[in-house]
Parts: sequence; C-alpha cells; structure tokens
Amino acid sequence: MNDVSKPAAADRLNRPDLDAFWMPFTANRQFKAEPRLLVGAKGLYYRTEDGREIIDGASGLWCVNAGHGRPEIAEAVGRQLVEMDYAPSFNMGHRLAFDFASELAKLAPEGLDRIFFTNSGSESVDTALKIALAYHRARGEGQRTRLVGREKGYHGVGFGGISVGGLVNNRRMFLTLHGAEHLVHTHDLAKNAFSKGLPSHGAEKADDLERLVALHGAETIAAVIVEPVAGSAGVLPPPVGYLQRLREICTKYGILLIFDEVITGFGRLGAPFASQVFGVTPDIMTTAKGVTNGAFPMGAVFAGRHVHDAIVQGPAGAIELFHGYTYSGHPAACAAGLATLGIYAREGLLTRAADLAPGFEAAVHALKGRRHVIDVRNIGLMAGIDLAPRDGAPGARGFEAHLKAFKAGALIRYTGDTIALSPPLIATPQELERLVGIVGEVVETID
Ligand code: PXG
Ligand code: PLP
Repeated sequence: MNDVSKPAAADRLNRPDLDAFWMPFTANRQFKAEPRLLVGAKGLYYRTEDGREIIDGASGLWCVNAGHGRPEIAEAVGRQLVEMDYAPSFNMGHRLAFDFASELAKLAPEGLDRIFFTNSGSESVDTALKIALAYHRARGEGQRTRLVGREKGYHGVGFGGISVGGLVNNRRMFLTLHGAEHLVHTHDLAKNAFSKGLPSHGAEKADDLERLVALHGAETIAAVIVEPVAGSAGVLPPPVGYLQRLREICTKYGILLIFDEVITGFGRLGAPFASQVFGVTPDIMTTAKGVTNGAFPMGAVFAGRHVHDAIVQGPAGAIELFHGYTYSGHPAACAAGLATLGIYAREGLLTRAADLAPGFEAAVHALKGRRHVIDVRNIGLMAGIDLAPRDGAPGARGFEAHLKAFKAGALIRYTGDTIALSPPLIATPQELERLVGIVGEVVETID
C-alpha cells in the first residue's frame, strides 16, 4: 500500500487495504486515492465510514426498491441457509424455487408465466437470447440467428449482452457475436428536450427494424431486445407509440420481442413491469436487481407460454434446453425473493411510484434553468438530468456532480454528463424533494 492511497486519516477510519479488490466499472486508481466507503444502510439512507448519512438517490445501483436493511429478507435468507444452504436445480429440485416462480408468474405481464432463474441481469440477458435461438430452432427456423439490439442499449456484460448492447466503451475492446445488429436509438434532444414523461417525437424510429428486415431478410432475425426505458444510457423514456410500433413489426415478421426490465421491473415505473405501464407485451422479459431487493444476487427470465411450450416438447426423457447455472434457483436467493415480494405486496410498493411520480416530475423539472442543465427526462421514479459538457472535458461535470453530491449527502448515479436518479420506492415526497434539492444546489457549484 503506498502513501498516496493511504492518507493518515485512513488509519483513524480503520480502512481496509484497498489494493487487491479490482473494482468493476471504476477508475480504480482514482477511487483508491480518495475512496468513498459505505458502512451501513437503513431505509433510504447509507451511512459512511465517517458517520455521515447519505440519501440513496440511486437505490444502490437501481436495485434496492424497498429500501435498505429489510429484516424480513435477512431473516428469510438466514433461516434458509441453516435449513438447506444449497440444492441443485439440475435434475433435482427444492420447494422454494417452484414457489417463487409461481409467485413471480402471478405478477407477470399476460402470458409470461414460465420463469428461468439466473444470478444477474447479464445472465438473464444471455439466457433470453439463447431461449430465442432455441425457440426458432425448435420450430424449424434454425436459420433465424440474428439478434437485434439498439444503440445506447445496456444489456449487461456477457458476450451476448455486449453484442446487442449499444454503449461503445463496453464493446470496443471485446469480441461481439456475429450477426448482432442495432436499431437507431430514440434520443432526440433537439425535438424532445425537457419532455415530461414520454417524449412526443420519435415513434417512427421503430421502423428502423424494417430497414434490418429489408437488409437481411426477416427469416434471419431471431429477436429484438430493448430496454423499455433505457437506464444506463441516462434514462431515455420511449417516444409515444414507439414500443407499440416495435411490437407490431416484430409480430408481423415472427421476430421475438424481448424487454430487458432489469431496471424497469419491480415497480420502478408505477406498475410491476414496464410492459404493463405501456400496454405492450413482449415474448420474453429479463429481470434481476429488484427481484430480491438487491439483497441477494438473482435474476429471472420470464418466457411467454408460447415460447416455453415450443421448446419444452419432444421426447419426455430428453433435456429440452441445454442451459442453466449452478445457482439457478438458489434456495437463499429464492427465500430473499419471496420475502421481497411479500414486502412489495404489503406496502403497495409495486404501484407506489405512480403516486409519487407527479411530485417527483415537478421537482426534477424545476431544475430547468439551473446552471449547465440542458435536459431533464423522467418517468415513474427515474430521472435523467443532462449537464452541458465542459469544453474539452466531456464527463467532468457529471463526475464532479457525483462527488459533490456525495459530500453534500446524496448518492447519485452519473454516466458521462448525465445524472440519473432512481430513489427507493419507499421515499416520501419530502425526501424526494430533498434529494432533488441537493442536486439543484450541487450543479450551481460546478464550473
Ligand atoms: N440489463 C439492464 C437493462 C441493466 O440495466 C443489466 C442488464 C445487467 O445486470 P447485472 O446484474 O449483470 O449488472 C443491467 C444492469 C448504471 C448501472 O449505473 C446499471 C446496471 C448495472 C450497473 C450499473 O447505470 N444495469
Ligand atoms: N466453469 C467450470 C469449470 C464449471 O465447472 C462451471 C460449473 O459447473 C462453470 C464454469 C459455470 O459456473 P456457474 O454454473 O456458476 O455459472
């Protein structure tokens, strides 16, 4: 450990050695020179190593929808680990996985009631893409192998996910799958700046799928995957009518539509899933994060009955899908998930964002006119606030906003010069005001 990364104050704080942990998606050397360490979390607040309370404006990383430190989840996990820590799901089973899948199926959009368990959003995405390929193959259309994503899309970090993903930094150093294609993104600052909820312009961008059909032939395309609201790229709600149009074109050509609801799932938009908010039902839906309130790693892929039944057929003794994870349906993850669904139901959290959204919308749009703010976007309990990039230093203002907000008592996400807010669904209107208030004050102090 060198002296730069361990200033004297660190000893008083009883800081760990920071060298060995190679941090994900982080500027490691910069972080380790000036670390921001969290030591506790309860409700809407984190506690830092120097004892400060930090309002969680990001639900951790878009996952702690019911707020932190829920004893019901901790107790369920603890009990399960003592009762039966692990059980295989390959050719064996245990009750909780079946119970949890049944409960998830009850919440699911119409017909998406066959559930495949994974351990993360990235695994959910790769699983969904493989299910799409298996579906076409089972139906005698094995030549449908192209997978279509969208510019600015984030679908995790597996090779499948980065192939359909559309964020260049996540792709440029790596191989991507042959046959991955991209629709144009829907972001249009010139026409849609400061839209409240869905932007009015851009439904016709769904017709970009017609371009890919004309270019490659529909019979080569297996699936289209999109986030109903792009999250990581900076909260981009879909233009009015866009998702409907995409659904129609997919249906017309027999292309499966996959909604990646890793962020939008479990109440973020005011209904259990975004597809229910938009009235558009995909063939497959990927989830993770809020499925266990972020308290235990887990993901779940919801497959339409038609998709499942096309694959799960043939000789009764044959494995239908050669895919799965050691921890698919992990007992402790299922226990965490069942406890989480109990909290969501008892506290009405899967629809609470619908009640909070108008106040939140008013608060974030009041940032219009603040220093550097060039766009504000919102839907449900998510918002994106764009700062004008500093000349020659794109991303610097976003990072400074993040740092200064943390000093001022709020955890906010940033990507480039976009601030993203996605507070836990338990927040009160006053707490949302406070969070946005901190953002407003912080941007004024940035050069
Ligand atoms: N799909 C979507 C739509 C996501 O948002 C993933 C897949 C991958 O999930 P896992 O569990 O493998 O990370 C995600 C994850 C951010 C941020 O700050 C977003 C995610 C993860 C980490 C940071 O925008 N989204
Ligand atoms: N690598 C090896 C050598 C393995 O044996 C396994 C699983 O058995 C894996 C990777 C995949 O691990 P997981 O099932 O946890 O994704």
